[in-house]
Amino acid sequence: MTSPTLNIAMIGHGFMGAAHSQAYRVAPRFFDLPVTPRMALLVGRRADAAAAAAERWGWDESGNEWRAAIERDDIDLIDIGTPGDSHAEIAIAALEAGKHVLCEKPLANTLAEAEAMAVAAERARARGIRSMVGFTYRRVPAIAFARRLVAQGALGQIREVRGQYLQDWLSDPGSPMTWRLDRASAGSGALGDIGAHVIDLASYVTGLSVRRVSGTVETFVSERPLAGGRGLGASAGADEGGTGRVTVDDAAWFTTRYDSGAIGAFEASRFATGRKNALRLEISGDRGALAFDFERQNELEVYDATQAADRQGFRRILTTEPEHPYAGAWWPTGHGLGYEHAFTHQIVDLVSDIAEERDPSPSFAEGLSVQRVLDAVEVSAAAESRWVDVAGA
Ligand code: SOE
Repeated sequence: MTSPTLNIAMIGHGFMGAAHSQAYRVAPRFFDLPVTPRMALLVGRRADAAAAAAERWGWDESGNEWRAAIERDDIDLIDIGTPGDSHAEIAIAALEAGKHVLCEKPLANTLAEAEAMAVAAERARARGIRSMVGFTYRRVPAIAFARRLVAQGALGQIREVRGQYLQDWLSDPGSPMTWRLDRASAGSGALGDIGAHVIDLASYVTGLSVRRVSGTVETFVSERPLAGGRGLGASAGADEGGTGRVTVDDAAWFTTRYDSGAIGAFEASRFATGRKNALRLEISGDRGALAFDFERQNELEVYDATQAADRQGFRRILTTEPEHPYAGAWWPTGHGLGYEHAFTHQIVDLVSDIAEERDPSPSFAEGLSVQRVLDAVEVSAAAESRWVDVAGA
């Protein structure tokens, strides 16, 4: 028997559009899903570019008007992969029109927008409409396994959380201006783009909520060439000449206090020379510790402090086995996964939750919690790093 279909319209076709497209394509091939996602419509600002992307990634149709996508009766889910300045408008309109929503992270550019989105999501939820924010790294097998270990008590009482998200793609002052460096488009810089991931992961793995923060932010290069570029540095207006002003942080460092009495230290930087995608988490408890680095994403380091002193030491667990979250659906033992797999797991969980009438996680409310931490870090940084309470905590 063939499963029913869930018709998807995706808004945006940049880096995240590619990652989400491959996830929709691959998910039903490796996982048994209660519903099959259909790549129905791809929307971009420019009709020609959207048509080319739809052809490349295998979408049935393309268009250049997101409102038209939301109005269509044959669309079930709106997937938002645009810069943050349009998340709130598109997500709220889609939820009000009765569409399920997957929205890229961070949830929004401002706290006010994130609050409005969480309210809209809660209202829609009462009508059976589901929503999720794309903190994709939760679905890396080692991270989901780390959460399981913490929930089983393997670390005991958690005392310290160390979180870093380090990249270096901006360390060259000649690398071009992009929307990610413009506050109006992106909301903030390293803080919201990658710091948001590690804030979310720390809470996801430990179950702790940040109560207070003290932060500092820095912009090392304030003018950049408007010069096209490739990859993350690509700017929309290629080869315009001249320079553009960077209006966001290049690096954000902050310390946290959790409701449980635990403390945390976080860094988000796109200037960490030599670190390409080092999303790292280290958690120390009174019974043990664990450490993860996305640059070695198929491993989790686990320390058991209850072992005999002469046997102690971090053990490296390869999280590629059928016993680990998600891993069994893929390759034979030890073969390992890559960046794109967590996007596939995100789609597997989202469409299953929709079909089986569960609330997906991370919800917009969870996205709002992260946004509150981001906001508090900026408030603290603007006030000489004074401690700031996180709203709602
Ligand atoms: C850019 O820094 C970026 O693409 C982020 O926007 C993504 O969320 C992260 O997965 C990789 O780095």
